[in-house]
Amino acid sequence: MKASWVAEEEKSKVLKMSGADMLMEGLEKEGVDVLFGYPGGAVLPIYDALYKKNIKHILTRHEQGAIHAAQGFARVTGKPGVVIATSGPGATNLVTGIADAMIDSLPLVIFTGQVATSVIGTDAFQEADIVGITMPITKHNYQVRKVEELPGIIKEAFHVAQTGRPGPVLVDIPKDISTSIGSYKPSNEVDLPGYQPTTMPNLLQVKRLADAIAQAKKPVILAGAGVLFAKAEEEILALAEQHRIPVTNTLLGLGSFPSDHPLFLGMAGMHGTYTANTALHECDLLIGIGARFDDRLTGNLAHFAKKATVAHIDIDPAEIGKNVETLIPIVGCAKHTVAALLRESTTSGDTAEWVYQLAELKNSYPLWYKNEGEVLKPQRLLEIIHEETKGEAIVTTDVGQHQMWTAQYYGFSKPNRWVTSGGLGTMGFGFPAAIGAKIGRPELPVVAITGDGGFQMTLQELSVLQEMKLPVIIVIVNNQSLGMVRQWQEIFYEERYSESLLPVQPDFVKLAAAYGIEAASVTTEEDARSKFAEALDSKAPFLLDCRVASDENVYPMIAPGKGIHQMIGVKP
Ligand SMILES: Cc1ncc(C[n+]2csc(CCOP(=O)(O)OP(=O)(O)O)c2C)c(N)n1
Ligand SMILES: [Mg+2]
Repeated sequence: MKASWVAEEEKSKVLKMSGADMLMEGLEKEGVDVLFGYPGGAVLPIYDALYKKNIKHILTRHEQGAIHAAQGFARVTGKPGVVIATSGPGATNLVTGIADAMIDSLPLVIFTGQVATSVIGTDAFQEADIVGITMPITKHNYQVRKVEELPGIIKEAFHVAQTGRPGPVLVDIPKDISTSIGSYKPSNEVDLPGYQPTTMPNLLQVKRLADAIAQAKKPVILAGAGVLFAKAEEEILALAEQHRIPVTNTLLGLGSFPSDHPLFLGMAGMHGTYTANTALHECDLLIGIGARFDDRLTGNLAHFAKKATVAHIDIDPAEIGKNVETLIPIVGCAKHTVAALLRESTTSGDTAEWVYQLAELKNSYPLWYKNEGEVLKPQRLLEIIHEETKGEAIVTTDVGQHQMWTAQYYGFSKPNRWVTSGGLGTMGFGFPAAIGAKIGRPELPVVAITGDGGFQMTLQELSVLQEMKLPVIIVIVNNQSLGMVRQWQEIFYEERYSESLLPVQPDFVKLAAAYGIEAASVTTEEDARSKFAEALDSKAPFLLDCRVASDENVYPMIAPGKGIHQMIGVKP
């Protein structure tokens, strides 16, 4: 009797609401307080539901801007970035950002509008099969077919995006699903028997690694972005210090180990330091943590870490052994795994000679450039930005030479302040990513270091800076060229500069003025320091058009096809 009375009361409590309202409920339940998006026909009901809600929406001026901003937000906060776009062109404009988030493991939840279920497959107005298009570039994707499924799908989407190896999840919502009314049952749990990421390591494997550490005379830790996702910086520091193991970073791992630490070798890979790459070539034990050994890191695999026992800690089992033969595979989250290793690993190897050798190398072969002549050197510009921000800023970049100089010369010492497109290498990423980063961490200075080429791919987002008065400093490293392409043409194509020079440029200072944004042109070192300080003090949006040497190259470098020990442009 009592049970049926309770059931009746529960039934009467079932709320009826539209799909669009269910989406809003779901977002609130997930604690989402900011969305990045752009409206259109298929998402009109969603935007109408949003109108009544207290969730901040950042209207970028292009969907690509929205998704890169969401990526910047996710990178610096560790929370998922949430994106909304309409069907067809709105959704396809997101594709580059989705692919970028996938390869760089950024947690995003993306909601796309879709044409009504009755016309799917008829080439209806603004129909694109975004689920099909993004199948290979999402961690998971859904198309909602019944309004009642929405709460469960939203719950799952956020769960999948953030757990295990993070990644983008797309939810495609046909317009009639957004408008139709259904019974709302909040979803509080996920039930995904086929998706159970392994976070705790196998202790036998951990013991094997501890034994290898005790034997090693030339160990190296390679820390990647997985360390940052797992918040394992302290554990890595403890591991390195306890056993005197030198540490290098992947491009995306920068900030996971203090750049001024004596055991830090600098970044490894194509434009890494001579010391870091030599260490990877000579080591007898390589401990890769949350890094995926991509080709820009390893150079020619035939020469990569050939003298080493390779141990690889990664939360994604598919990464282990993918590129590099691995003797000690450990599937697990970097934090739990290294914590377990610290408990297990009581004996250190004798690494004194190795640490000394590498310190000597670091001393003899630092990063270098010739700071001569009147023209501002881009490397010097980055050093000045480091000094003026005391290395505390969030720094974002586009892709190209300026990106590599930033990685080499900014000197990251704190986690989650480095925002760059690593795996996909997406020009146009840096500026919108800085907008998302500033929204995510408003208390920190945010500097977008962009190329004169890349900035022109997404500069429409100046409107967002203007509208929100967001104090982001845009530094255009203006070398009047697609510098990285020019560099390769100089070195590998006998100086045939095919379509890589940009002698005709907009006046970036006037362009900023058109958006009501303060700007200055920078041509000398003194300018760089004083104008950057002014920009920092202004606490307002600011653009600096920095005219740097146009023929400067990024060195040292591993040429394509070469091994990690065959760097060119090392300090003579
Ligand atoms: C969307 C996109 N298109 C093309 C490329 C290929 N590419 C890589 S670096 C580069 C040059 C970038 O020029 P700029 O933004 O001025 O940066 P710089 O190298 O001069 O610092 C190009 C064209 C890319 N990475 N992304
Ligand atoms: Mg350039």
